Amino acid sequence: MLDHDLLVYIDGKYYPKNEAKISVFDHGFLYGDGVFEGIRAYNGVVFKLKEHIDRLYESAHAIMLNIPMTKEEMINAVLETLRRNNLRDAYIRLVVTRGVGDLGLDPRKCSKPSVIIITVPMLRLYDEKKRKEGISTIISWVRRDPVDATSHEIKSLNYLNSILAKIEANNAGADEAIILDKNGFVCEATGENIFIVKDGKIYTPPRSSGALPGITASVVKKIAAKLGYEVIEKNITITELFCADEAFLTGTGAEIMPISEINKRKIGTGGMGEITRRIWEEFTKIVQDPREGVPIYQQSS
Ligand code: PXG
Repeated sequence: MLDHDLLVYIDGKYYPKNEAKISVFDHGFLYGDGVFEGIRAYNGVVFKLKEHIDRLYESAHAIMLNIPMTKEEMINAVLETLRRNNLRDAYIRLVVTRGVGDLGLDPRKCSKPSVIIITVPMLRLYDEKKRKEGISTIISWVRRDPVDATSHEIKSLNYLNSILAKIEANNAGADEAIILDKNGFVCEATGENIFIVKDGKIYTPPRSSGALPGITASVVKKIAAKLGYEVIEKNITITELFCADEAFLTGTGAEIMPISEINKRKIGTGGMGEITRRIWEEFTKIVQDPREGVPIYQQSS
């Protein structure tokens, strides 16, 4: 499949990539008013599709956006878009915008939300060799919005908070930025959750930090438990982060990515640590397991 032949789903119709357009009056464009999901398919199975759809509808519920489709219809639309594009391994971007309104921000002026499904053959966020070597990070000056503001607990189209942090990472020549919560504790990265390992135990910030409840993070917690590691949710200080034995990020895009340095402090041995490696190995098996997702084609091998 050639990239320019890719079909994009918009409100029940399929458009070639270059003709897939929405109105400039859509409040998703004008105000970042909408919700989204990033999902992956591995070997003909959409990994944790139901969990992503549940989270999408929860985000929409929280911003009082009525998605004009049932969850079942949404799942079928995702699968059909993948089928029309003949994809088995893919990155899926599902977007629901508030829809077309006027130039005021009042969402009551928007008559109907728009549903957009983009599927691409794959998304590589980092060079694969970083999986072994780890990525370099900085701590960003921009704080995660707290849970009583536009925190990433809601997966909305409002990502300026993360984009500002990413710009700081880019400016510093680092791969990624770590974002603190409003109290100065570690929260997450721009589009990934964060875990650290210390003395054989695994720690991750609590949801109250304003981090997105990540689907990859919940898979990692299950893997860790299966491997016999305790995962503790607690506030993590910058010093605890600097002094971790291992640190890694989790996300649909990044999967599991070790952190080699934070503000020039080397983390552990600098590459993928032992516990991270064990979790990564299990993760690569789980994403291939058809029971962990929804098959795209009837007879998915
Ligand atoms: N935190 C935030 C703020 C996110 O946006 C995650 C954590 C990880 O969640 P999942 O459920 O994917 O394990 C995300 C993920 C990207 C990208 O390019 C990632 C996300 C959104 C947009 C882009 O990596 N979301």
